[in-house]
Amino acid sequence: MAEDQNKEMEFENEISELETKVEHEYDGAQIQVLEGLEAVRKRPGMYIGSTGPAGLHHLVYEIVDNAIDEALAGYCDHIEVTILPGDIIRVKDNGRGIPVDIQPKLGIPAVTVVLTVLHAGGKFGGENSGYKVAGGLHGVGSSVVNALSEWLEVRVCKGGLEYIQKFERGVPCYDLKTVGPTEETGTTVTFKPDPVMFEETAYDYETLEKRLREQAFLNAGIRITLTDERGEEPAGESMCYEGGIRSFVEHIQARRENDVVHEEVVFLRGALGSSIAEVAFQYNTGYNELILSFANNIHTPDGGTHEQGFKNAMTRVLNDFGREKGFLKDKDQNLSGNDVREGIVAIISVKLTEAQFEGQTKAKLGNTEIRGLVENLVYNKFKEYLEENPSVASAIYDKALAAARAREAARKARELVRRKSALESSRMPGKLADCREKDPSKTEIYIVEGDSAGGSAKMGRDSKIQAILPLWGKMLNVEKARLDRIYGNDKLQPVITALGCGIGEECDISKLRYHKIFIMADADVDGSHICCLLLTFFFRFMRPVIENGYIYIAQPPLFKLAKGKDVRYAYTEEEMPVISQQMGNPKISRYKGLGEMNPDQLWETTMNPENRMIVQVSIEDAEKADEAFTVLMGDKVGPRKEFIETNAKYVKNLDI
Ligand code: 1YM
Repeated sequence: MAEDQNKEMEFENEISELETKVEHEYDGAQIQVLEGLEAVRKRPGMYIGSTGPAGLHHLVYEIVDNAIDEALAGYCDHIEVTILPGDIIRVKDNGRGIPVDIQPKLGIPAVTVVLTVLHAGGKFGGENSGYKVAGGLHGVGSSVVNALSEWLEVRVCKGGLEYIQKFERGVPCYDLKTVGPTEETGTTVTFKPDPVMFEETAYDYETLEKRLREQAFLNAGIRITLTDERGEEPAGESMCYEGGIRSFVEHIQARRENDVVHEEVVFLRGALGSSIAEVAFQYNTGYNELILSFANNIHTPDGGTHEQGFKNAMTRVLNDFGREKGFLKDKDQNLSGNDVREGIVAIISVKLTEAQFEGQTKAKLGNTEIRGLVENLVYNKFKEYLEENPSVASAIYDKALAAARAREAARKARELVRRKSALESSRMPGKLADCREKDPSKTEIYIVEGDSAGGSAKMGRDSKIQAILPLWGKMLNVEKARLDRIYGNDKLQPVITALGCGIGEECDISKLRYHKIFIMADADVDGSHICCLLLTFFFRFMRPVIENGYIYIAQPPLFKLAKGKDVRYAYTEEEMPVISQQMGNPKISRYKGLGEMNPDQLWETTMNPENRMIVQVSIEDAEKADEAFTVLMGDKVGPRKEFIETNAKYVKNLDI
């Protein structure tokens, strides 16, 4: 809190200094400019979403977006992004160069306007928060990046001359000047994010790489290179995909454990007025669906009209065509949306002039006309495709019909379970030691690995609000299982019953019986495995439970330090020597497992809400989690090994 206030005061001082400068040195138009910068620095979140790592990386995307617009306009085919030592970013394109002629209204060069005048609104708020495609509005974000940079330098090569201008926190250090002659054309923007504005200013190579690769897929033919010059040896990558989103689908499939069901990626493209839609998809033998949708190259994780149009059309076309061609018999039920999307990897990319982004995080496309565009495109063109490619059609029907049969089997298994539990006097699993409180917002459940730890937990708990469910042994690997097998599984069944909210499409969070679900496992390889399996299960089949922040991982201590009556616990390797020094030569013992703790110790160190350490599990990026789970749990060794090599420090304890 105090730190925030300090930061705020620093801004106020800085801004009033700028204002004094303004009164003496600048005219009216410049005052407007500084007011704009002030607004950005006062409420950065309004313009870049956050001042955390996401906001920091967003600065790069804003600048790159301008270069991509130039490429889409047909003037640029290469964009170079470099991370320089000190986490300075340089973005260079070979386009026309931002215009340098004097803007009549403000009396300053256009490039200076682009970098200092705030566009009304801003992507994350305001009424005009729409984004326009190439030929529309450029330079929306450059001034925001400038305002949030300790310094920013722009170089423009244009008409045989090179120009340069430098800014500090958005304020020009000098007027635009010429450096000398040049044969090149293009724009280079170099900036250092202002450490006063961001919680952290270190760039993550993988994050930039993922986003830039995505842009290279979405804009076929544009070469984007990323170079990291921070280390001893420069690292980097050059990305260019003539195949566009088709290559995107292939790239994702190559990293998945499951084989493809048909060789060729289906690619469909259509237009309506000035809007364009492109869809690429391919089925694999797996059970998950992955649909990534984009509007104007912006990822829409919450979907929207384009995704809805795609889903509607897929269900409709596969049912209609299936009936026509006899893949579906008269006695067969219609295929459901989930049946036709099982094992699909799809990319949907639409470009439109006035994109409306909806929802809290502006992550959902709202334009209603786009639903019709995508739905008609996919219905008509995919039907044609199926006509022309009978072998692909039959492979897809095999897959969808198998999914439908599994769905039916799952329904039967579920009913069986329901009927069985209706007959039993208590519906709850025998191993569950339930709590007395019935209000879910006040209750907790500990899912505990092993019977002996379960026993300690039962004795040590606060039985008013804490329930205990012991599990034992290794569980089935959820990634490879379909819903019907999950229902029959004797390890997971008690979890499903105890939580009460159901799974899959039927998961109803309002029926959840506990709002804190703790996974409590040993801090060893087996414990990590159980933990990972349970998380996979929740991620796949009870995702709302994670999304609502109800899942936690209990953190038992790693060490016990005792000196006479003084007993303390260390929860991390790092903490141990510190505490040891404070205590002065205590007896140190390492806990090998939860089973070693008696009920009192378990309560005191791990379960007492007053002083326990807990970790909340969140899905910041559901796709990332999806990928990690798939890679870690799947069959293919290649991607898993690669994942572990790059993330070794996070998965130290994982059994692989
Ligand atoms: C490294 C970032 O910003 N490139 C870039 C920006 C512009 C142009 C070319 C450009 C656009 C137009 C005409 C036009 C911009 N120009 C403007 C504005 N790279 C980067 N490359 N000539 C050049 O849109 O007509 C804003 S961005 F407004 F000045 F035209």
